[in-house]
Amino acid sequence: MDSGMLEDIGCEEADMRRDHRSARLAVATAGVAAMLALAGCTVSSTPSPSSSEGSSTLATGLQAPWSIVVLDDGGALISQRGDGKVLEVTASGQLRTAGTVPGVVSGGEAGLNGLAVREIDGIRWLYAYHATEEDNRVVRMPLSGEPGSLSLDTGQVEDVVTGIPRAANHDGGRIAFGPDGMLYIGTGDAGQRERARDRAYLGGKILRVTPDGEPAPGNPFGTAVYSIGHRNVQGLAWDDSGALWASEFGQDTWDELNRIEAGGDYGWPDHEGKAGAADAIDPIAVWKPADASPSGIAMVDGTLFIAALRGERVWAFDPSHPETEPWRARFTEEYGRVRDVAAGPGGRLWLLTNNTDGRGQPREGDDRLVQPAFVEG
Ligand SMILES: [Ca+2]
Repeated sequence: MDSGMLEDIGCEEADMRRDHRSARLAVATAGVAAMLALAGCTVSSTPSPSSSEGSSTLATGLQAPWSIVVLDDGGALISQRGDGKVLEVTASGQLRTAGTVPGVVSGGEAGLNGLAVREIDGIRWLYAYHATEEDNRVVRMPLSGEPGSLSLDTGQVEDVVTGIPRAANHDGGRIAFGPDGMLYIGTGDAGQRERARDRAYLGGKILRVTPDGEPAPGNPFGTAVYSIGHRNVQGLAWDDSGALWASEFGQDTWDELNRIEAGGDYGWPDHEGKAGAADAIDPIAVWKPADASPSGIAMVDGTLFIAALRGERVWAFDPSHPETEPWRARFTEEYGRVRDVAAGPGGRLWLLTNNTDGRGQPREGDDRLVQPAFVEG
């Protein structure tokens, strides 16, 4: 469903169309599964006792998980927002604790949020975005050990960026290394909405820094700030052309997906959604918060996937034709709230549920890391 459709019709009609679409998707999915079964194909690439209809549950019992990092060997790291733990999921499906990020002070949407991993000069660093008593910050520490025994070296924590505003809500928290080797950080306005367009305030921004936290060369204002006028950035991903996309929670009218330009002003708090204003860049897509509340985003085999919390689905589209490609809803209400998505091994989508942080309704095994049934984009 394209965003224009949602803008032009009432919510009830949008719901009706969505239900119709879901029904067609379910039929299509069942058809594909039957076809694969007839052809003798293995529908799931990692069979497990909890595997069903081509989906595999890779980890269960997670507590308020927030971010997935897929590792080169097919394992993954997961952050837990409330207790600051970093969990390792091995390629063979073991779940264990790699360590606890020191100094995490959680509360509301703040706590341990985004993770990223980068090897620099022979040291493998875990980067983490987390809250302290007085700020949100990005730190890094060595990640040592072999798959199955990964360990955070919590005695060697280094600050990367400090002084990002912290509040009960609007804490941002996504971090990712771009194709240029720089670290990008999505922040929230931390309740000071009037400062989201203020270049001197680190809230309501996308930041771009070197791996050790200096303003990246070529940044538009000579500081760490890369783009301004965001409300609460939740997801960062690059498409195959190298363009940066970012998801953002709206106030109560429009959630946004933006294509980010260096120095761009995305309008908050003066504009929300597609305002057509001369002094701000419009989002490429908007959704009603009930249909989305978008968090993590990821490119998987040419498709951009967007995790949706309130929308309890994953949105998908082809970012090479953003104006004409239809938006497709995947897995609606199958897994509950979805916090993050990632490209798993073999070009498969992985998703992280978010039903245990007090806002969802936990199901058996929640929260979970899941490899859903394969879908074409
Ligand atoms: Ca905007």
